[in-house]
Amino acid sequence: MKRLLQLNRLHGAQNYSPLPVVLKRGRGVHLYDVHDKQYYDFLSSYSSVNQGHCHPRLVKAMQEQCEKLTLCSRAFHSENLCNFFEYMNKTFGYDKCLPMNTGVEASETSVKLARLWGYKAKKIPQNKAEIVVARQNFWGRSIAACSSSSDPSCYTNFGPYVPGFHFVDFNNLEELESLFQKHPHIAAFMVEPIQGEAGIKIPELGYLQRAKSLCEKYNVLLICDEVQTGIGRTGQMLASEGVGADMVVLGKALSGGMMPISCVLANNHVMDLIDPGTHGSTFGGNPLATAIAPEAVEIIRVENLLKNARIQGERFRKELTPFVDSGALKDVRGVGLLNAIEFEKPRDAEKLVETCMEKGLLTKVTRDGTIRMCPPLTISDFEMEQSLDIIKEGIEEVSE
Ligand code: IF1
Repeated sequence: MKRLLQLNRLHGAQNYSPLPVVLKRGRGVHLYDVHDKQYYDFLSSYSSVNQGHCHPRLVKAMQEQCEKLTLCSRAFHSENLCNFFEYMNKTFGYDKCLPMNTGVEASETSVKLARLWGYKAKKIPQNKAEIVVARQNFWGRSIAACSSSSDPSCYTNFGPYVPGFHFVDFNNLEELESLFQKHPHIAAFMVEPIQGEAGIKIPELGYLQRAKSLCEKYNVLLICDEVQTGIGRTGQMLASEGVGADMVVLGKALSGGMMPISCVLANNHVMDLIDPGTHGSTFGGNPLATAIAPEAVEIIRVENLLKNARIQGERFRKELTPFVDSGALKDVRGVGLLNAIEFEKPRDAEKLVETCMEKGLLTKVTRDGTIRMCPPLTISDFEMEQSLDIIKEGIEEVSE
């Protein structure tokens, strides 16, 4: 392990500061390090392995497709991509799907589509279209994503910035409406249904629905970034179900943690504005990723993971709430299996992460004193019981 860490230090760009654990394999809710020590995965690669690590159905789909066709470019049609389009339409109910690879690429795509709609449909003067984002948003590491971040650690030293972004407080509809009233060239409001990186911030009930109503009133598109909340994480297939967002951005768990795939879902009044040759990606919609993605979503359905996410998430929050009552924790919050616990002191959060790692559970501090607690949606009663035992012991030790 020492040698591996040296290689990382010597030859790897230091754009992360990982925990001192070197992983070698994963299966279900478990990860194993190079000494074969078992850990519960309470990060799920930031909600990318909702189906559990190396799910047999996904491994089979990948192995079979690998021997047939993995990439053919979009210069030609592929059977898998056509079937993927039909599957996504039937599953999520949007007219069309534009496939990309990573979350940031799909989010960038939604910004391009919003600007395109702004010029072609809303008749905003050329190069004047604006996008509203929520403070403490996170939608990736591209220059536009950094330009629309309110977090200095995300944008410092990466200017000059992409213009045309306005900021509002998350969960503040008055500020949103006031922006819409002042700025006639707003094309879209892009927002996460629950802010992940911000520390699992949950808005008031009805926030998204009321944001959608404001968007309709002021002729603005609503983009829901469900890269992290989508594909069952909150106990619903989409956290924005029933809201009728004009665009939904998916990524992460759409891949089942296997082959990166992301996409934008939209209805024809938006998606039919894009012309051939104005957007794309070498690997976007490739036959391998589009063979796996429908299987990744089907697993959520056939294994009843939406119900399991709700049941296990409620149990997690219920069993840790006494620590809030006792003052050991500042908060326990979440929806489905997108949960977090928060300490008053950031140092205590770091100590709990270290203690849990020693006891066989891996997770990471997301912001200040907040720790993300997001196991795969497949977690069983017994696995949740064992995980809670580790977390409770850790909290007691940290609070001593
Ligand atoms: C890292 C954070 C989480 C996302 C939402 C788009 C993207 C993300 C809501 C872009 C990506 C990842 C990035 C990853 C860690 C993780 C993360 F801590 F960075 F902020 F989850 F909260 N929209 N989030 O959460 O998707 O391009 O990465 O596929 O940068 O280490 P991507």
